[in-house]
Parts: sequence; C-alpha cells; structure tokens
Amino acid sequence: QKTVYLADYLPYSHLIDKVDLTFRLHPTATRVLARLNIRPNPARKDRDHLRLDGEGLKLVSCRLDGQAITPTLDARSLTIAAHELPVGAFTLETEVEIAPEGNTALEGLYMSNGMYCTQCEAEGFRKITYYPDRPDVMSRFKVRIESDLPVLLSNGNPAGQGQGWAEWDDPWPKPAYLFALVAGDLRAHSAKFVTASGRPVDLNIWVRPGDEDRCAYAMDSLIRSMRWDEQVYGREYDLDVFNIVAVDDFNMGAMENKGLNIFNSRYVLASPDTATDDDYARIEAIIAHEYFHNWTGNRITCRDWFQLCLKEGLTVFRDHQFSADMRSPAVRRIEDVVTLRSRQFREDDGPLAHPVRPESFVEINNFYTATVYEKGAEVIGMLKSLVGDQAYQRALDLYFDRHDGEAATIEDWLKVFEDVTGRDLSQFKLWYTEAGTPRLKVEEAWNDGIYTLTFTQKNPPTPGQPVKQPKVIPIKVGLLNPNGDEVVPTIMLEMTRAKQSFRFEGLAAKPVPSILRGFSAPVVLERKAPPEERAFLLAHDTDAFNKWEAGRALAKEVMAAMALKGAPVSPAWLDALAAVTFDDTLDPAFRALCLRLPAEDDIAQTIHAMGRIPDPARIHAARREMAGALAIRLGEGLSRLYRDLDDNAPFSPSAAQAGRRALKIAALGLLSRRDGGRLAASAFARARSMTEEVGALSALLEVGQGQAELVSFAARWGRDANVMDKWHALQIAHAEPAEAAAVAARLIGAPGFDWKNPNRFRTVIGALAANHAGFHHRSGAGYRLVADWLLKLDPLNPQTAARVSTAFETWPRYDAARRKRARAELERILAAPDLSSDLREMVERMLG
Ligand code: B3K
Ligand code: ZN
Repeated sequence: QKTVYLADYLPYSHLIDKVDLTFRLHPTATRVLARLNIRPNPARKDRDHLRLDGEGLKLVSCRLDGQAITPTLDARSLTIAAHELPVGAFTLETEVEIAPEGNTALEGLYMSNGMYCTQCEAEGFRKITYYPDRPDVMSRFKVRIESDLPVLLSNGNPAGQGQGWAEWDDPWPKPAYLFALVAGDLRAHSAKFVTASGRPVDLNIWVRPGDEDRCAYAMDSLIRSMRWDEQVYGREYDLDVFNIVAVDDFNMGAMENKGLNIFNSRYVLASPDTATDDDYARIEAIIAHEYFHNWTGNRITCRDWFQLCLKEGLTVFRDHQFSADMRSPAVRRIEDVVTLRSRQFREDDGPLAHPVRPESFVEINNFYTATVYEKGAEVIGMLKSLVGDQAYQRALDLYFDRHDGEAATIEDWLKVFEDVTGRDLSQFKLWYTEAGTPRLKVEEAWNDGIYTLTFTQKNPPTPGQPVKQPKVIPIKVGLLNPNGDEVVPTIMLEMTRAKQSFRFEGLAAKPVPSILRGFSAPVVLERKAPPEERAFLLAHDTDAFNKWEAGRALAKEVMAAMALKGAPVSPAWLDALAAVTFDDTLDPAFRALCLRLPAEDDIAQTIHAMGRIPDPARIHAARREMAGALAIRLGEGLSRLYRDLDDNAPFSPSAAQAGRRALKIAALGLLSRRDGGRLAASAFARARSMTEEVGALSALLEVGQGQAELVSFAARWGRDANVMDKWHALQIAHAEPAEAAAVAARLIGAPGFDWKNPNRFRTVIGALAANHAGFHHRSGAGYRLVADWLLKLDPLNPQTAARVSTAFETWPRYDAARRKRARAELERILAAPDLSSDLREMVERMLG
C-alpha cells in the first residue's frame, strides 16, 4: 500500500447531494443498495472520471441514470470514465453483497454476539458500499434496514418502521465515516432531555438483555454532557433522538457516529460491584467526548485525515474541561499529565514520533495516537492560555459560525483565533507541524533585589525532522518567599526565542520559583533543584499541580539515583511525603496521587533523557525498595489513616468518595508490605465495591499472596468478560519480572479465552507490555510472546494488532543485548507472509 501526503490534497471531483441506502441484512450475504445523486464539483475545473472507493465488495449490479453499465473495477475502487458520464447531474445505483459474519477486522459492517454493527472511521465505509470514502465529501443520508431482528438503528431521526424494516433520515450532511447501522435483540435504558431552546430529545442506551440496570451512570453522564455543552460552548443537540449502543467486540473505546454513538461495552456498563472508580471516571469522560463530537467533528468535520487533531485534539480538550468541572480540576489535571507523559512523551521520544498534524501516512488508523489526541488537546490549552479565556470563547463562536457544515483544516482553526485577536499565529503553528517534546532549561539569578529567570529551549530531532525552530511556550510562574508565602501570584511568561530572560523586581529576598504551573505547556522542564527545594514546594506551593509535581520530581530523582548508582532511599523524600499523607486539610484524592510512585517506564524515560541506559531490573528493585521504605516511614499513622477512611457510607461514584477510596487503598497497599497482606485479605472479604475488591486483591498479589482470592474472584465474575479483564490484568501486572511472560502466555492460551476479542487481547498483551521489568526481561521472553501474538492476531484484526505493537516503541532506549532481541522480534514480524499494511507500517517505523 502506498503513502498518502498532505501536500497532495485535491478536492473530490464530484459532489454527492443525496445518498439512499437499503440494507438487506444476512450474516453471510448482506445486500447493500446505494443510490447516489451526483454532480460535478464546481470547485474542480477539469471534467474528471468518477472513482468510488470499495474494498471486499461483490458488485451485483450498477446503473447510471437507470441504465445498466459495466464500470471498471479493481481491488480498491470502482471507476467510470469521464466520457461515460453525463455532463451535469446524474444518479448512480449500485448493489453489492458483503459477509458481515466473516468480518473479523471489525471495520465496516460486522457481527458481535449475534448483533450487526458498523465501524466506519476512518476508512471502513468502503467495505460497505462503493462511495467516495473521504471526510470532505458530505451528503444527506437516508437508510432503510430490512431484517427480522427487533431493533434496527441508523443515524438521524426515525422515519418509519414496520414488521421487518425500519427507515432513518439524517437531515445533517455528513461524511461517510460517521455512518452507522445497528441491528439486534437489544434493550433500551431510556430518558428524556429538553434542549435549551426547547427541543425534546429521546435518549436511549441499547444493551444486551440483562444489562439494562448497568446503564444509569452512562445516561447521567450523557445528560450532564448535553447540558454542559449548552452552558459552556452554547452548543445544542440537533436531532430528535440520541442513541448509544454497547458492543462487546470493538477495536477502540467508542465512536461518535451522528445520532448513533457506538461504544465498547466496557465504557458503558457500570454498577458499584462491577466498575471501579476509574471505570466510572472513564465512562463519564468517553460519553462526554463522543457527545461533544456532535459539534466538534460532526457539524464541523475534517477536510482530510491529516486534520484529525482538528476534531480529536479539540474534543479531548473539551472532555478534559468537562471532567474538571464535574470533578476536581487539580486532580484531573494531574491525572491528565500523568497520562500525557506516560503515553505521549514516550511516543514523542521514540521512533514513532510524529507531528500533531502528520504529513504522510500509509494506514490512517495508525495515527489515532496519543500525539494527535493528547498533545492535540495540550496545544489548544496553550492557545487558550495565550489569547485568554474571553478571546478563546469568541474564537470558538466564530469557528462554529464560520465553518458549520464544512470540512475544515488546522489553518481554518488558527485563522479564527487570528481574526479574533489580531495576533500572528505562524510561530504557534509549529506545535502542529513539528514533532518532539521541547526541553526547557531554567537558570536563576539574584542580584541587587532583582530576580531573573532565564529559560533555554531545545527541540530535539525526531524521525524526518532533524532541525527544529523555537516554539512559543506559555510558562506560568509564581514566586514564593522563604516562609512559603506567595509573593508573585501566577503570571504567564511568553517565551518565543531559543533563550529568554524574565526579570522580577521589588522582592525582599531571593524567592523560590514555582515554574510551569498547571503544566502550562507540554515540555520537559529540566531544572536542577536541591531536594530541600522540592520538599519546600511540596509543602507550600499554592498551585496544586506544582505542589504534586514537586513531590513527583523528587520521587523520580530518588528512583533514578537508586537505579543508576545504588543510592539509598532519600529521607527528604520520605519526610516530605509523610507530611502530605497525614495532612487532613488536603483532598484525599490529591494525597492518593502523591502516594502513587512514578511508573517504572517513566523512570526508564527519565534515565534515557539523562543520556544513560535504563536497566529494567534495577528500576524495578528501586521502586519496590522505595515503597517498602515508605511503608516503614509512615508507620502506625498508616493504620490510623486506613481506619479513618474505612467508613460505612452508602456507595456513590462521586469524585469525593472515589478520592477517599483511593487514599484508603494506597494505605492498604503500604500496610500489606508490613503485615504480609493480613489486612488486605480481610478487606477483600469485606469489599463493598469493585474498587475495594480490586484494590485489596492488588495489595495481596503485590506481596505474593492472594491465590485464594483469585479463585473466589473468578468464581464470582467468571461470566462477565469485562470484569474478568481486571482479573487477568492484575495477575500479569503483579507477576515477578522473570515470570510475567509465562503468566501472560498461560492466561491468553487458556481454553475458552477469547483472544480474538480486542478487549481480551489488549488486556493480556497490554498488561504484559505495561509490566516494564517483565516485558523487557533480559531473557527476551516478553518480546517473543508479544511478537507471537501480534503475528497470530494480525491476519484477523490488523488494526488492533498494529495498535498493540506500540509495546515495542521504546526498544532503542535499552542496552545492546535487549536491543538485539527486540530487533530480532520486529524483523521476524516483518518477515511474515501476508503481513497487513497496518502492522507493517508500524514495525517499519519502529525499526527506523
Ligand atoms: N473517532 C473515534 C476513533 C476512531 C478510530 C478509528 N481507528 C473515537 C473518538 O475519538 O472519539
Ligand atoms: Zn474523538
């Protein structure tokens, strides 16, 4: 398959004014009739042929203005020569046959547990019918579904139904990637919503019979999202119904099809006994994300797939804002930054680094990445900081006004900000076009009452981009005096040059700086500070993010020093953390975050950034030693803390209660290191929520206990695959490094384990990849197992295989022996006959 370039963009030759689709559903022989009203695109001066995308379709018939014709077919398209086309508008009717039952790639029309469903983004519609499958071709869709299944759904508003059929009419022009169809024996959890301007909307969440009572939280999240988008962005819903369907076999989290969102069942179904607090938070965020796409993605879509961040970065930014409003902004920000660093910084630092707006791709599905999503959102956060909240709001209003109904670009997006503010954003645009995480060095000077901060930015080379330009970096800074009082509240410094100084006058004493407050830019701050200064900020910083960050930076330094040179656990770190842990004036969720030690992969990233080679075994030992030392240092206070938090309040998924549970479980984990798991065993037996159950089990496994509890968990939840994912993941996460691959192999190879289901596959292989010392074990067993299973999955489901292959993206960081083994596995994958273009592109990029 060949490479596509942003620079080659050309508008489509024709416009499609209307699409009428009829589906005669059948597991092995579904008929799809498509009637397209087509005319030449006036934006294109040439008179061109008509080329429609189509893959794996059996053409039954083709008519142009009612006359049977024989178009030119190849494996990827249907073409009608220019001279065979009428001069003006015409109608094209095709009938094709497809086999949803045999569709294991889960792209296009496929089946999951007896139900039909679709996934079209990015280029799956071409597996359903012949069509210009590109986002800049927007059309009005009418759909008729014929099937004996009781529930038949598509986009838009219902337009009639009867025995064995249903019709749907979507008044809003849309690209084909937003098309969806669902048919099955489903039950609805329903509610009503009235929009700000009085439009009544029927809300339904469709699930398998028996799951109806696990939809309440998703529905509540949806209603709050709809209200929030009205209040914060002035965006109302625009159809009479909004349907959500939960599907068990799904390649990703969820999909924002117009009026018919399709969700991985894992991100819909929740009850206190099956979902952890993290699950609740994730469900809320994903429901909101897909709903927000209705405006940022659907009403305004992307001109081409290079503009993916236009909808994804903005929608992630919006769902972060929403979660911050619903929960604690500080806690949300910290969690988002932890994810950003562990996924996006990791990506940016290796062979898969690419700009937020890539310039070329082979398989677009390989670009739904942390960079496009998470960094894409950070870039919008910076833009908002730079122009201010009011200008941001005016720019967004203008964006919706100007581009509603269009397929837009990053240039269009930046232009609304330029028009509203009069600012030149050409330097800012580098955030979209250049890959890599900038490194920011800071020096301070104190002279005659003048305090100077000097920043130097370095933009490291990334694949295909050896040289980079200085970026605009909004650096939020506050200054504290030596007593811990804030003497300069948060201000934003705007850095535009490679090296730049900022002066502060009128200070009585040399201040302690709190730099990059709220993580105001996605950069690596390289500031050497003594442990006492970190401890001071952890105790006194008024910015919650930087307060946490001070402890984090200290923990990272300590762990890296332990792994690199066998340094002892730092007493300064232990004391500082003890003070935070027992400070009852602080939010329990915040304290729980401070107690969460940096992940081993993060430390490997840190050590690599220092120009050294990380040793996974030593990092693992260091982290364990830190946790043990912390358990001892916190002493009896830990038991008291645990008891205080172990109340009998009735369960609520609220952020406040979740925060208390998180702190309680953190305390339990540490206590287990001292009592060998006695308290955790009784906590498991008494658990009243999945959060507590998983928390206790994980504390037990970490200290080598929990076998009986694993058995009882499986006995209780064996029939619920989404819950059992936790059981599988925990065993791999807590396996000893030398055994992790064997544990994963045993679980994924167990009879009856459905590894073809993406949730199952990702759980086991993803958990092994996340067990840093296990995956990178010097035996190479981790690398081998992951490669074996990627090769097994690839012929069935290339998209998920390609996605999971990112387990290998950090391989160049490690020592020669490990590199050799990892490279050998990647080359073995590449040598496989009939490798998918999805997995091939990933492996080739990783090999560099
Ligand atoms: N837009 C979809 C992702 C589609 C992924 C295609 N490989 C979900 C989302 O971002 O909301
Ligand atoms: Zn999205």
